Amino acid sequence: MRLRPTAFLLCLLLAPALRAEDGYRLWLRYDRVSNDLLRAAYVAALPRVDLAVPSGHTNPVTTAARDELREGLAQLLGGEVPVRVVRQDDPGLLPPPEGYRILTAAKAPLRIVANEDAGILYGAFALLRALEMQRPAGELSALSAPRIQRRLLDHWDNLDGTVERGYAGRSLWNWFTLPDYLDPRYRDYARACASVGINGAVLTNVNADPLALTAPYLAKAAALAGVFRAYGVRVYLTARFSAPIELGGLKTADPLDPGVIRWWNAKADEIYHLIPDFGGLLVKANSEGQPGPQDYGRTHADGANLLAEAVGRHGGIVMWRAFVYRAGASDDRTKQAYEEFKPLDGKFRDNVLLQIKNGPLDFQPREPFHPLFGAMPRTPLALEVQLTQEYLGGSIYLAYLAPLYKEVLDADTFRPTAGSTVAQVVDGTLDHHRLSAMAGVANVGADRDWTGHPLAAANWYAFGRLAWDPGLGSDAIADEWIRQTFGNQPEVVTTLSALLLGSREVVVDSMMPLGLHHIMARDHHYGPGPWVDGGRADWTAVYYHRASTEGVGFDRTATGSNALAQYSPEVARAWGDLATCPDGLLLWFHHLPWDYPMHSGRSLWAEVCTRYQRGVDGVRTEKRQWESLRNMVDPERWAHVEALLQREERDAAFWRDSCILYFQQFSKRPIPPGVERPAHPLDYYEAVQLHDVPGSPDSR
Ligand code: BDP
Repeated sequence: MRLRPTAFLLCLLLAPALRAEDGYRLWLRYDRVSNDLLRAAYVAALPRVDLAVPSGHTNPVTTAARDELREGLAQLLGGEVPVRVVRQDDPGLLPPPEGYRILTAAKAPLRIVANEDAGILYGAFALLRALEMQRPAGELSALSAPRIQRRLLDHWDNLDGTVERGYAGRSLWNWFTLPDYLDPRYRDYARACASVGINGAVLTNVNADPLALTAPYLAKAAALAGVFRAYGVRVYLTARFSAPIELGGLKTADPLDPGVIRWWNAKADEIYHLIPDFGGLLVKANSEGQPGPQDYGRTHADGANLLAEAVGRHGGIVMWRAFVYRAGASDDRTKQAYEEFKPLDGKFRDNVLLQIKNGPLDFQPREPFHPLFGAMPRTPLALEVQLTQEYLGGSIYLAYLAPLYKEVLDADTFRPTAGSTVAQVVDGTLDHHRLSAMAGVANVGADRDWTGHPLAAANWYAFGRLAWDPGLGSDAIADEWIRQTFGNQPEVVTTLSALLLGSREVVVDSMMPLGLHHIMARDHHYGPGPWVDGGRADWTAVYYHRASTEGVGFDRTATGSNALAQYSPEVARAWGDLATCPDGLLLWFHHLPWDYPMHSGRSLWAEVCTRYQRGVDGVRTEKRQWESLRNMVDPERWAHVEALLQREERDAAFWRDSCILYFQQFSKRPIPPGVERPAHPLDYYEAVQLHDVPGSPDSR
C-alpha cells in the first residue's frame, strides 16, 4: 500500500507519540533533561569529559564507556559533549579496584578516574544516573567502589530455550543461532548489568545439562563472553558433576579418581582456551536428584576441590551450592545444609565459595537468615537471592524485593560478637576473605520489557546496587530506579516509591503471613496449596504448617526440631522466646494454639485471618496508588501494571479464602469481624487446577 503524502507527513509528525513505551530501555532512558535551567547548568559543568585510566589507552571497555557517555549525554543534554580517554598519572587519586572517582572543577573537563578499565565504565554510568535523576550540577563529584567482588546473575536457563522458574518469556540466549548471530539484545543486557555494577553472568541452569560443556556450546558461550567483555561482565557456567561419564565416557565421576581429575583439568584447559577470562563454575550437587561426590562416598569438599583445582590453574573459581536436602534425612529439612556443610569449614580450596540461599528453606516470601552465615568463618560464603519471583507470584505480583535482600544482609549473626552482619560475612570483611560474591537468580527473559512485570526490573536494578553496596537503603534504591525509569515528577516518585516499598509485605500477608511457609501449590508454586499432602513429606505443605486442632506452626525450638540451635545463642534466645520473636517469624519457629494471644490483642486464629485480609486490602491500596498515576505514566506501562494489579487482587482473595477455610477446619472458630467471607466452600478452591504455568515443567 502506498501512503498519500499527507498521510505520510502525519505519520512522521505523530511518530514519537505513537511509539509505544514498551519498557525495553529499562532505566537507561536518557530522556532529555526537561528543566532548561538545570540542563544549562549541566552543559556548563560538562564542557568535556575525560576518562582517566593508568594506561591511557582506549580498549573495548573504555570505548564502551566513552560511547555510552557520548550517546547518553547527547540525548540528555541535546548536544554533543566531547569524551576522551586520557592517562591518569596522579596515583593519589586512584580509587580501589573497580571503583571510580568523579572530579569536577569550574571551567575544566569533568574527570572520571579509575584504577581499572571497569571503574571507568561504572563511573560513566554513575554520571549518567546522576543526570537522569536531575542531581544538582554542583553535586556531581563522587567516589565509589564495590564492597563485594563478584556480583553475579545466575540464569536458570536451559539449552532448549526454556527458563526454570522464569516468568519473562524464553531465555535471552538463543543457543541455536549462537555463535553466528549475536542478537543486539546481548549487548543491551550487558549494558544494563554494567550500569548497576553486575560483573558476571552464569549462563546456564543449576540443574545442569552436560551438553553445555561440549565444544560447540563452549563456542556459543565464548561468543556471548565476547559481547559481554566490553561491559566488564564475565561468563560462568554450571557444571554437571557426572559430566566425565556423560561426555568423557568414563566409568565414574569419583572426584578422587585420577582419570576424572585428568578429565576436568583438560576440560578447564579447553574452556580457558576459548574464554580466557572465564569466571568459573557453579555447581548444584547431591541435591534434588543432581549427581555429586556423595554418590561415590566423598564429601562436598572433595567435589568442590576437584573442580577448583581444574579452573584454579587459570584463575577461575568454583561456587558450590549449599542448597542440599534429602528425603527423610532429618526431622527438619531446614537443618540439613548446616548439618552437612558446617563440618567442612576450612576444608575447601581457597578459590571455592560456598553459595548459600538467603534462608534455610527455599526463597519463601519471608525466611530467617540462613544459619550457615554464622557458622563457617574459614570459608568464603556467597549469598544467593532470587530476583525471579518463584514463590512471590511470578511476574504477576508486584514485589519490590530490596527490603527482602536487606533483611538478610542486615541480619546480625552474633558470631563471633554482636554487630556481625550477614553483609560483613558476605563481603569478606568479617573473616578476612580474599573472595566475596553475591548472586541473584535472574528474572529476565526474552519478553520485550525483559522482566514480564513492568515494575519487576526494579529487582534487577536493586540487586546490582546492593551487591555493589549492601549498605544502600531500599528507599534510596527505589528512588533511583523510579526517577530513571518513570521520570522525576514528584507525585510519580512519591507515590511509586510508597507502592514499591510496601509491596513485599503485601505479598507476605496475602500468601504466607506470620512465618507460615511452603504452603503453595505443588510443583509450579503459584497459588495456595495448604492442603498439599502425600508423597515426599518435605515437599508437602502439611509438613511445614503442622495445623491440627491443637494449633499451627513448625516447632523449631528445643521442644521441636531445635533448628534454632544452629544460630548463635543470642539469636536463638530472641527467636525462641515468644515475647521477642517477631510476628513475621512466629509460625516459622513456634507451634502455637489457635487461641494464643498475639501482641495485637487478637487470638492467633483471628490474627491469621486478619493478615490475609490485610493482604487483599494491601493490593487494593496499591491499585488506588497506581490509579492516581494514570495520567502521569505512559499509557502502555500504566495499563499493563493496572491489569496485573487486578489479577493480584483476585489472587489475594483466593489465597485468603482458601487458606482461611482450610485452617478453619482445625481452628473450629468463626471468621472474625472485618474479614470478608469466602465466596465458595473449601473444595472449590482445592479443585482449581492451573495448567502450563510458566517456569515449571511439571505444571500439566
Ligand atoms: C527451587 C526451585 C528449583 C531449583 C532449586 C534450586 O523450585 O526449580 O532448581 O530451587 O535452587 O527453588 O536448585
